[in-house]
Formats: sequence, C-alpha cells, structure tokens
Amino acid sequence: MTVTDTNEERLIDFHGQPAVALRTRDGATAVVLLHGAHVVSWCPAGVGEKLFLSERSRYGDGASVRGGIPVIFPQFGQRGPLPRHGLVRTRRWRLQRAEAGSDDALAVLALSDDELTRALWPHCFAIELTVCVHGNRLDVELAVTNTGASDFEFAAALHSYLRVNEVETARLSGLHGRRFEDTLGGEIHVDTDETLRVEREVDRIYFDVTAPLRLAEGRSALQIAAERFPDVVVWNPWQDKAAALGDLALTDFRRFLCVEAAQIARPITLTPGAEWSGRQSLIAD
Ligand code: TA6
Repeated sequence: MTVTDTNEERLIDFHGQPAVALRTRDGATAVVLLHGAHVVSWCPAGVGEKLFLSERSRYGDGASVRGGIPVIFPQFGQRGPLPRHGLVRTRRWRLQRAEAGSDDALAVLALSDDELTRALWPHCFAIELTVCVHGNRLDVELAVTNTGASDFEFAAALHSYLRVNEVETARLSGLHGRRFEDTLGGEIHVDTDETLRVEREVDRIYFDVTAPLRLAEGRSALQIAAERFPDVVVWNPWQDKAAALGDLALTDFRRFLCVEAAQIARPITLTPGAEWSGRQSLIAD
C-alpha cells in the first residue's frame, strides 16, 4: 500500500473510548476501538452499516463490547480455565499504524503479554490485528507471535456480529455437508440443510470449512471468507438467552447473526519465535 494521506485516519471518541476511524477515498469506513482492537463499525462504500452493535453495550476496562468483531485469544468460550473467550477483548491495545492508500485504509493494533496476562496464562506473546477497508470489502487479520522461550497452545476467533434486518429472513449458505458440534447439546452432526435458517437459539462450531460462506437477506448479501481459520462458529442467542445477557435490547437478537472465523478444534502450537496468522474477509454484494 502506498501511503498518500495519513490525515484520512484520526483517533476519535467512540462512547468515551479512543478509536481509529478509517475512511477510503470512495467512502468506505470502519471504526476500531483501541479497547480490544474491536471493530465496531464497517460501512462499505455507498452502503449502510454491516455490523451489529448493541446500544446497551458496555465499554471500558474489563468490559467486552456486545457487537462488532470481538477478538478471541487464547481460549475460545469456556473451553479452558481462562476468562470466557480469553484475555484480549477486554484490554486496551496500542495503535501501531494507521494509513490510507489510493483506494484503501488500514489500521494495525498490537498487544503483548504483561503481568496481568502472565498471572492467568504464563506465556509471552505479541499479537497484531490488521483491519483494512477497501471498496465493498473488510479484511481483518490476526497475527500471533510466540516471544517467549517455550511453546504455547492457543485457540482464536474473530467473533463477527453480522447485521441483518430480521434474522429469520436471513439465509446462510456454504455449510451444507459440513460436520458441526451443536454446542447446546454437545452432539456432532453433519449439516444436511442447503442453507442455514435461524428460527431459534443456534450455537454451532463447524469444522474444516474450506469454501466461502454467503449470508443473504432480500437483495443484499455478504460473502464471508476465511484463511487459516478452519472452523466457523454460528451463534444467535434467541430471546431468552439474549434477555439474560443484559447488554442487548429485547428484540436485538433479531438484528444479528454471528458468523465467526475460528481455530478451535485443533488449537495452534507455536514454538519460540514462530508466528501464526488467520484472516476473515467480508465482502458486500
Ligand atoms: O461464539 C458463540 C459463543 O461462544 C456463545 O456460546 C455465546 O454465549 C457467545 O459466544 C457470546 O459470549 P459472550 O462472552 O460475549 O457473552
């Protein structure tokens, strides 16, 4: 990318939190909080908001934002002894770089281990999140480096809350024939449906998904592609669980479907000095 105008990006205040605002020349925008390196907004050029963000979301130290794209590392959910979904979504990251090219804009945020993370997880790491907007496309890449002297193992995910007008009318395709764990009951199934329709609580981990997915609703659609994230989590809490969460309005569960790029079933082992990265790309039709 050629840097042509670094004034296009500036730190803004977003619900009392410092955030990076990205804008391309053709009008695509994204907002990334330093807290959690959390993407809270993405509007492709000429199109409205594509991510769901709860108006009741909590912000600041220790809070995890409800909506956008939470970064999950080094533990997914409660599959281990760490706080739910790991250590990095509730911490403040550093802005490493923000720049604009002739037709794109990107920000790189970084976080390393410190006393608090080592007290919970005794490993030395450096992680970076690169967020890039370009026309109708958003690329989010997570890179993890082992900066310590011994191996560690981790899971990771980009827990994207995709905005829909009415979740019951949305159709997710690309998962037909894939094996999945139904997290609600713990059983393993093979998906026999042509498209996934959400009409009740859904919490599934699909394994070894190789082709891009498509979330369609009416005339609009979003292509969801991933590199080096073999698993896909599909989640909607539905009415009762959403009400119990406390940071969603009554009918908010109808406004999103989480389609998460993930590495869960086979955690990554990193040797000292080694690096891993995974990417999710969202492309609006
Ligand atoms: O990714 C799905 C999931 O693990 C669900 O089980 C669900 O509870 C959700 O994430 C949200 O977790 P959170 O800790 O953000 O409330």
